[in-house]
Amino acid sequence: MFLNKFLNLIILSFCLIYSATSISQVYNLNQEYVKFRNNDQGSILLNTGRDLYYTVESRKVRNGIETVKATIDDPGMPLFINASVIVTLDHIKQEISGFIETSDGHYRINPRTDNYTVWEKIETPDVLDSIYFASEQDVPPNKASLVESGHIADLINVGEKDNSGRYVIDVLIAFSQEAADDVGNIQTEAEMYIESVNTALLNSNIISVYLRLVGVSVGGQNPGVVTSVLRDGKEWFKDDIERLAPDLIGFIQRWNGAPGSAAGWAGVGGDTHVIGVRWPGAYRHEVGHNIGGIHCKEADDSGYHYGFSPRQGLGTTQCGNNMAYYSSPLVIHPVEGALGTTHSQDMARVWRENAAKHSGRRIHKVPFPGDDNTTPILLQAEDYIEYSDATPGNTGGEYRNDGVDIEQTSDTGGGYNVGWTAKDEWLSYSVNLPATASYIVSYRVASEVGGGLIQFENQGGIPIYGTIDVPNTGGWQNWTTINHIVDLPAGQQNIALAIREGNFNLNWIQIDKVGDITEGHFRIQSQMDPASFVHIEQGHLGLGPILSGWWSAQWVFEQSEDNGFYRIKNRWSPNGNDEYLHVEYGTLETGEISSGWQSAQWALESVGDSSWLYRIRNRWNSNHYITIDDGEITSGPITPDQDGAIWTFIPVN
Ligand SMILES: [Ca+2]
Ligand SMILES: [Ca+2]
Ligand SMILES: [Ca+2]
Ligand SMILES: [Zn+2]
Repeated sequence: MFLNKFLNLIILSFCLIYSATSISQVYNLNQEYVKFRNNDQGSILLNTGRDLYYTVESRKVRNGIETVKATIDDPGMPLFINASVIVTLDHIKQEISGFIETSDGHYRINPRTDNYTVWEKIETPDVLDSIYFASEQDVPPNKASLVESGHIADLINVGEKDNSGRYVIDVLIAFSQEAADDVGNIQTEAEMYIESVNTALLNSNIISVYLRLVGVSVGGQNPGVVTSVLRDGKEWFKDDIERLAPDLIGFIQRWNGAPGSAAGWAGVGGDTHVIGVRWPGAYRHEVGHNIGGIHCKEADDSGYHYGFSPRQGLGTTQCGNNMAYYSSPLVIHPVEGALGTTHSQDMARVWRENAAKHSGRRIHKVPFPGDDNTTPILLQAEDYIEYSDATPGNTGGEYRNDGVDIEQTSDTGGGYNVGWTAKDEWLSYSVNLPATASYIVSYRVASEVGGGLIQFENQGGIPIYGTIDVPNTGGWQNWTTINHIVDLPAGQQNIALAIREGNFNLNWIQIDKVGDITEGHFRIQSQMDPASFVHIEQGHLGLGPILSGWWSAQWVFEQSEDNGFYRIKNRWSPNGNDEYLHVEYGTLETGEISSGWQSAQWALESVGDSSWLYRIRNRWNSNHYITIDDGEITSGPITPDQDGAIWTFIPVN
């Protein structure tokens, strides 16, 4: 006790002295996160003491991470027109990564902040320059790389394009555990690396190709930033490579000074690169090697695969790497003029010529935006792309080796299920939906205790599409399928299951577009009381809980001969006759009808923006709606806000 007080006193005194004499404002990661999330203009305090002003140019969200691109807005830095600030925001964890470049060098967010040096200068080891400019093993791009020894899939020369016609080079970023621990948030870090390349591509007018992050992973070993990683890493991350089919694989290591270390390594023309985790600036340089680039032009070299330096100390990505450009004679810098020469320094041409080849190294498994797609989409629970899990490690020990708990399943079809679910965990999945429409989302679940609650949402939690309770199924391997209907936007997106309450197992999720109301069978569920369904299980009209196999709780909507009205027929024929809903004798019932009865024709009035919520109004007695009154199903006049008159139509698979 005494000791603690003593230490507090020491620290407090130190801080007071420090803040009073040198720095007046305390910066921290959360403050930087809030600043970039909320403001398009601001300043960054560098650890050199300089305040750097920036203006946000663009914001976009990929894989749940918002990538913010800004330009430095500083009259004192005319050489860095278009110099970039890249920050990536994780809105789930409220964390940030950042990379900026100035005429004084590169800076990045320091996740180990001491609150005074949030933005720290990137200090690469001395070996960097000699490695970059002399020692790295460069070979002509038409020959096998000296440092590339892993298998590369047969090339698809037509390449792989998205629906905008641009080549897509898929990237896996694979961290060692040491590197992941060092960097803090691997999602924001990885997106920052990708953006550092894409920014340089756009700056250089290379618009026919871009990098896409298809996954991040943690594992393998940490021998350091050495060339053996380029080969061994493919073995460490073999399962991720198989699952995600990346065209390029970036290995991120923690620097340890091992013999042969550099800030980064890549085989020229190869499909792997490795960098030290503290140095995002090295990333675009190493990718440039993979694409086929060499370094600065030597006097007796030929070919156009070189970086370009307008003058000493200022160079494009493959030559000095302090300008966010790949060399190109077509790019005219406002201060420095052309950033390349036609016959020797044209990395933009290398990119354009090799984009098809590199995009086609592996056939993509993560769908492109706009990929043709048909539902239903079946997602194995264990094939999540990102997650948050309450317990360290994989409790079940099967299938994957991160935080999610996975075991073998004895459900039909076998495979694996996610288990040991707990409150506030989440799993996310990449889906590509064919249309903005209503979808029925089904979950294959088992629970011995019940009480689970799944929230289906866009990754990050905005918007929330719907929630569904998970019942007690009578055992941890007694499987049942539950479902609900949600409205989803078209296109490539990450959806997430937020586990609001746990204690259930999940085998798979299926997403299927809700068909036309006249196709198939539907359950009619009370929106006010979701446990209540319309049925005729006792041979007459009833309302209440049902079992999934009951035909008596399944209905067919038949278009009547007059447009706009439907007959509603039960799937079951308990008396050998068709059972239709009608009010022919004044009250709601089911039974045989005659074709002319308007009392058996119903208008389906959709409620709000939802395309599965309806009020059901009779044609003959047009002020009569089907509604719940005192727990019973009946028909009659309703008030506009009468919840008992709103019904959910749920298609039966
Ligand atoms: Ca590909
Ligand atoms: Ca766990
Ligand atoms: Ca499964
Ligand atoms: Zn290099």
